[in-house]
Formats: sequence, C-alpha cells, structure tokens
Amino acid sequence: MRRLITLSLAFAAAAVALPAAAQFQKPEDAIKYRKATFTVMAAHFSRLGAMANGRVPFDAKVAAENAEIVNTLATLPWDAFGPGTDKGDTRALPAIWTEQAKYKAASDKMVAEVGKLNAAAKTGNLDAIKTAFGAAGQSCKACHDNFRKD
Ligand code: ASC
Repeated sequence: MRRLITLSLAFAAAAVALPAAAQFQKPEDAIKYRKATFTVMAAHFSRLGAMANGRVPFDAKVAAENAEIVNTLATLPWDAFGPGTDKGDTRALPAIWTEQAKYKAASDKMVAEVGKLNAAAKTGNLDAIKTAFGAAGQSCKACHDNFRKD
C-alpha cells in the first residue's frame, strides 16, 4: 500500500512537471480541452453579466462564486494552444502561433482583468463588479477580434 502511494505521488509530481503539451495525447484532445474551458468559463461569466446588467437580481454570494470559477478557469486554456493544435475543429487563427508575444499579452490581460473581477466580486460591491465586468468583457473581445475566426 505504502509503495502504491509513493508511486502515485511520483507519477503525480511527474505529471505536474511535464511540459503542458505532453499532457495531451493528441492535438484534438488539446482543442477539445481548451474549447471546453472557454465554454464553461462563458457560462459562469454570463451569470455575472446578468447581474452586472441588471437582468437578474444581484446576489453577492452567487456573484462571488461565479467570479471565483471564472478566475480559476481563465488560467487553463492557454497551455492547450501548443504546437500542432492550429488545425482541426477550431476557430483559432494562425496569428496565435505567428504572433505569440501578442497573443500572450492578450491572454495575460484577460487573466489580469478576471483577477480584478474576482477581487471586486469578493467585496460584494455591485458598482465595482460592473466596472470590472466591463473591462474583463473587453479583454475577452480583444482576443476574439484578433485571434479567433468570426
Ligand atoms: C461573454 C462571452 C464572451 C465574452 C465576450 C465579451 O459572456 O461568452 O466570450 O462575454 O463576448 O465581449
């Protein structure tokens, strides 16, 4: 049993240390993974948006929960844009790979704005959430405009 635990821990440590690209068996797996993270992120982001835009009543606890989820998910998709994942069932534009510094800056910006949104949501202040939601939405859109088909 102890041996099994030691072995499991060793594998877990190796998995963390492996380059991100190696964590996907096939390019399609990486594409599916990143699309799934964006899909789930969008679902939770739009629940915040519904409150920020007054479409549903503001509930500070629900807002904070959704912002936390978005904040976690926002860090995930980027490692799934590795070499060879530019072809297939994806709307990703070649600019992601040909203008990597620009893409990195745009994704870093999104992660930063989502971090601010999470901080705002923790305060429970709706005005602060509205402002941060707008900025975060802009950072999503900037990436879509430059790095995504349609
Ligand atoms: C969303 C969503 C996005 C962003 C973007 C903001 O709710 O799914 O991708 O906001 O549309 O411009």
